[in-house]
Amino acid sequence: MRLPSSPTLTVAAAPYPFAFEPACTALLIIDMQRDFLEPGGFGAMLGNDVSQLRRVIEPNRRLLAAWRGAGLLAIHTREGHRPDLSDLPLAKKIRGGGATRIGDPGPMGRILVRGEAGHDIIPELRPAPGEPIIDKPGKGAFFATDLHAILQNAGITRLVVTGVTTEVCVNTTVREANDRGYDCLVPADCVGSYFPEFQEMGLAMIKAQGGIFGWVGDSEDLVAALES
Ligand code: C5J
Repeated sequence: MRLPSSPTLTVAAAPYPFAFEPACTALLIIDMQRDFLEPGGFGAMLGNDVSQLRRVIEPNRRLLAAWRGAGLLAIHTREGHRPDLSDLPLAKKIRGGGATRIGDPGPMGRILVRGEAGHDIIPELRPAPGEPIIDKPGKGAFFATDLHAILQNAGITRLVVTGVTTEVCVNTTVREANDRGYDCLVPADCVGSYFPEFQEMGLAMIKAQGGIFGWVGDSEDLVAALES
């Protein structure tokens, strides 16, 4: 494991600038899956307007390209369940009481089930060979996954967390990461919510009280810093 040394890059962020050593920082892209971002997926079937999320695709694509260009670790997550649904808690299955549930057939295959088309990461952000993909059954990326072990073994101490949705899986993951000792920066333009008010409050909660869970910044500053 690499030991953290002095930070070498600093980007503007709230509540104060975020300093990081690139080699000890991973980009963690949360659940940019067809089921959340494309018409006919889980998100749309819950009645959500997926266009609210699609605006984050291009900033994520640019940040991922810069991250890869700098030779840094990028990790992708996918929310979903085993085909036999043995890892799906009953509480999660029946939550909401809607007609369509996880595991039911949809236009992109069975909803939120591993191996189905809808469970895949959108083509714009397809993982490159060698980039870890974390399949998670919950909202947080650390719950019931080997993410922490992968980060520890790679000497990672800081995370740039992007993806969807801001108030659910991104927020849950940032809180989990914070409790495990990681400093997290969330670029506001790279995270999305179906609900504008949740986008605003989801980010406000992260950076409140002196950065109680982490920092909020912008991907353009990160890309500029990486390319400088
Ligand atoms: C949700 C997620 N919203 N990736 N999942 O159910 O945020």
